[in-house]
Amino acid sequence: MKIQIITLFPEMFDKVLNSSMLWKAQERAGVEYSLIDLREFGIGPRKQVDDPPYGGGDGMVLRPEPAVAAIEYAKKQDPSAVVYLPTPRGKTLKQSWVKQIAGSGEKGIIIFCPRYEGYDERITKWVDEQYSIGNYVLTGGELPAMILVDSVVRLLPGVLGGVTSAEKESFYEDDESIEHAQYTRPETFREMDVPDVLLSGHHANIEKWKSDNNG
Ligand code: 6GU
Repeated sequence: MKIQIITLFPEMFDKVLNSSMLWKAQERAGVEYSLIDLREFGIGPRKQVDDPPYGGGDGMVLRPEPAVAAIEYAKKQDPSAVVYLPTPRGKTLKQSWVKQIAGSGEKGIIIFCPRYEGYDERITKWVDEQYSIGNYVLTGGELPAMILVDSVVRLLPGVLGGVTSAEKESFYEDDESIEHAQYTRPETFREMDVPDVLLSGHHANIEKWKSDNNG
């Protein structure tokens, strides 16, 4: 799966994509990340990407020309890719949607990360899906892009080792709690004990405890 991210701040992704499972996913699941610097598509010698909004108002708005040029560039690398726009006005990203994206297999992803006060609405003609990650406002689309990538990539076959928690979780949907409380060593920590049942070796009781203690 090819994952292309268009952003004015590609460096924000370095640590996230180069750590842990998202990093390993490249080898384990054939994930291929590509960061596209929106600035390179800017206008004129100053590589301008924004302008004040028509009709007045605070801040700056991303111009459509650099945005669409960058999306078209990404599309050329992967013509069947789906273009995502993180925006607080989008449809809320839920596990069911994440699963559907991961399940669509080889279909690539392009994420266009807006900045400033917003983007020229006309770019949405080049966007397939608009998503929000919740009811609060962020300064840009980079964190929501990382969240989409993380939630999708961990579901790709081979990313988490063995028969994994991801597969078990695949039974769960959206608003259900997905994990029970967990414990590891030591058995007693600052006078708090691990629940006896987990040390009992009694499988049926353990499973019952887990299902009774998922959030
Ligand atoms: Cl996708 N973008 C921004 N800027 N803020 C958000 C969001 C997205 N989702 C929730 N808040």
